[in-house]
Amino acid sequence: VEASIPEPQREAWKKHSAQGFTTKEEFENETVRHVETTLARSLFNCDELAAYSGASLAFRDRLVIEWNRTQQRQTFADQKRVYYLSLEFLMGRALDNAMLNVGLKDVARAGLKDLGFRIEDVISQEHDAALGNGGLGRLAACFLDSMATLNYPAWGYGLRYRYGIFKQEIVDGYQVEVPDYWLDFNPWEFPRHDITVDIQFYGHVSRHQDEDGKNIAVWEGGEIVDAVAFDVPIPGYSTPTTNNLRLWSSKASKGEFDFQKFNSGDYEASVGDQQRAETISAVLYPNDNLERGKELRLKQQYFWCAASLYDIVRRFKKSKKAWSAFPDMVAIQLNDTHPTLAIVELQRILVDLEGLDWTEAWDIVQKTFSYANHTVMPEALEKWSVPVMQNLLPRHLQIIYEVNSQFLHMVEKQFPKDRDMLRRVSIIEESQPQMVQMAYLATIGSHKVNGVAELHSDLIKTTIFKDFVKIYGPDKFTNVTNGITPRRWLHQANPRLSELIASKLGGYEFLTDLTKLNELEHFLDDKDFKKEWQEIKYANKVRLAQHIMNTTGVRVNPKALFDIQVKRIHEYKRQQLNILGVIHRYLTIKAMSAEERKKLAPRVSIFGGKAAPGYWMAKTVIHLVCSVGEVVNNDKDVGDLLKVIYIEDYNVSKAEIITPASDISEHISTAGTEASGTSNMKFVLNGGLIIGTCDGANIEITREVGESNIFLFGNLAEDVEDLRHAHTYGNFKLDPDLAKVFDAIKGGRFGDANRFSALCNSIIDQGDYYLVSDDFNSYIKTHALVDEAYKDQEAWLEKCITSVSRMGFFSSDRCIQEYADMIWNVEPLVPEQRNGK
Ligand code: 7GP
Repeated sequence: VEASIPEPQREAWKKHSAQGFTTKEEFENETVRHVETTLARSLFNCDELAAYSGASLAFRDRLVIEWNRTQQRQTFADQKRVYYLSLEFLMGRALDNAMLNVGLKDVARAGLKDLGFRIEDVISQEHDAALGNGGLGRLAACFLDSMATLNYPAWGYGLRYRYGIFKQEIVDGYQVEVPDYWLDFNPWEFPRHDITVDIQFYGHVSRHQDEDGKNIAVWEGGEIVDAVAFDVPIPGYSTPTTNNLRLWSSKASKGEFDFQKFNSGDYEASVGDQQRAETISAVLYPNDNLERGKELRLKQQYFWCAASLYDIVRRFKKSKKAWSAFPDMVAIQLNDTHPTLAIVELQRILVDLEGLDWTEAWDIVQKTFSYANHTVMPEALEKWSVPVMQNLLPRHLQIIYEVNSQFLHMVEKQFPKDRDMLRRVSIIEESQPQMVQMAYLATIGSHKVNGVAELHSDLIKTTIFKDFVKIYGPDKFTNVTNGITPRRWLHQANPRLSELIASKLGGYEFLTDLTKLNELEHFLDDKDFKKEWQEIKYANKVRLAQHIMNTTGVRVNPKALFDIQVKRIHEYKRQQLNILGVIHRYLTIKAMSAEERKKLAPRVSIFGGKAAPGYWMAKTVIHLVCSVGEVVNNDKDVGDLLKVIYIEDYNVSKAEIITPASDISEHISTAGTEASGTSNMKFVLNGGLIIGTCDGANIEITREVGESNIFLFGNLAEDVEDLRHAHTYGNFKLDPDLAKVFDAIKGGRFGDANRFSALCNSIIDQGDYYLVSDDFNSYIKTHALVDEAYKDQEAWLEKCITSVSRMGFFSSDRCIQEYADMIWNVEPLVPEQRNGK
């Protein structure tokens, strides 16, 4: 039923249409109104949290107006849209971002001051939206920002988890996980109870004849769960375009709620059904680069894919276009394999529900989807057990079998005598039980597959997708190097640096064209500029030192070299290499004369990041860092020369404090394991240097900033296999410096050595899979080079400024542009500018 207002009444609507504030007076007016009426508080009862709420609601009103207009504009424009399907969106805080993107932060600052608040205190009241684990989820958030900023008609689709990534507490040097219930007050989401989709699970498939005598599959029985839409406005920077992120929440279906049980007095059982349905979107799986194959996770995936596709298809059907036009109106991007079932679901909709023939439908599907791979780690590749899928999604499994059989048929024609090829590329792995290989299904169902940095995109072509390159040819596989949004990761996190850059470049254009940073190289001789740059870095370090003091009680010297590694804890990311290096440094300092010590630059080694709750080795690494900190930080003999800090609960809002405060950051994964990395980009963009391996985007960062502005070390990806092979065949000699470090640990220098034995042994006598020992010497030597370089502050500063000036390539705007042109084939929809935006 059409719900639009009849023509004669529209004048009244237009007259009263909401405007949103622009001036300070209006902002105060709106904020106070929300505090008093929406929140039912008063000036006698308005704390910082209430001020945050009021200010957020005032900004939200503004966003909603542009958001509605954007959606209308996109509907009328009748052009292709992008749908970005991601199981994770690591958004962080929204208020600061909204203020900056609509260009009204100064207005808000002044207004809040009038009302008795400091804007920083108000901003820091907000709970992070932490619907993601790490790189993959944060990339999705940066992409949303860029898609809106570049005016692409784009929607994000995800799950509205009740619990985001857990909060990490460090108790007695161990990680403790605390649930992250974040929805108490969330002004940034709009429940759309009118947009509810029935999602079916379980049941069975039967065959029927339709009117034309065509044999059709009917999926019957099982249970129904409701998907309810919650919408989050995504404002672009310096444009009225405000896109939509739609998150699905699960709820017992009204039809399903068992009134029989309810009325017969079995109240508990009927509420139980309710709760079981709500479990689907209850919690984010807290694994990064690891898949555990749990049925509930598969349920999450189907629930979200089916709801999103229903929505997308419904929108398309309103246009009354022929199905063949679907790929001209819809591009669906899969963020890794988690949404692969969307491929199968679209095929099911087209064939079973819309009556298209198989080939025609499959052609539409392939043209619609594209798939980005984010890891080569074998333990992260998704495989679902056939029996589990048979039970949960019987019709989808049939479709997968059919897709596979047609695909294998095609391969057989192309490679007639190659039986082994057929076995290797089959979507169904012939194991016990059989498994569905999602990366293969995603590849076969998409028109493009991309990796996220050059090395990674090359690697997937020679490893997991090697056969598929032979089958489809190389053009199906491409690279789109990751990027980050300079709005959040420069302008918001480092406002003073952003302002300084703007003052030199004559405005903030670099925030929408990051290559403009290039012009900074003209100021390398500008003394005042350089002095101010240095002062800003120092102020950022003071701010972090303050945070460290408040949260750990350890005083660190902001003049020391801040050496930071913050990211998920994983053996491949090698925090163990870092902490073993720190121990080596500690032992070296202890053995130094007073004279030698004077020459050494004081260091603060800062770690942060969460370990997956079931990942014992990662938890041991955290414990080792904390134990070393306990000893080193209390060793008066060492004093400021070395401090070791573990920052609790690393998340997006902490990253905004940490990133601008680094002198050097560590991106030291075993070569060939880190697909791209994105924090490396954030650190360099904020005027810090990198110590890193030749891995992921480090390689392209080196190409851009120049080899003399980065500290590279370690073995190359091409040598990793041989080294591992050598280890396995007894050809392993522990690095002598590393041996001394292990002696200190085993000698109980950092507490009970038993606690660290599994960690030590994984390197000493279990093959050292991540090549810690092989890279140790090179790592230590390179850190010595860092020490040397840091002594020459002038030269260091020059490296930093030069590096920043060459970071233009790593904007997520460039990245989205590439996706749009090479993969999605969509055009921006540029709005008229309004309200000075
Ligand atoms: C990550 C990669 O580890 C990281 O190198 C990359 O920068 C990021 O994706 C964005 O592309 N992958 C994950 O977070 C992950 O869980 C498994 O991948 C699906």
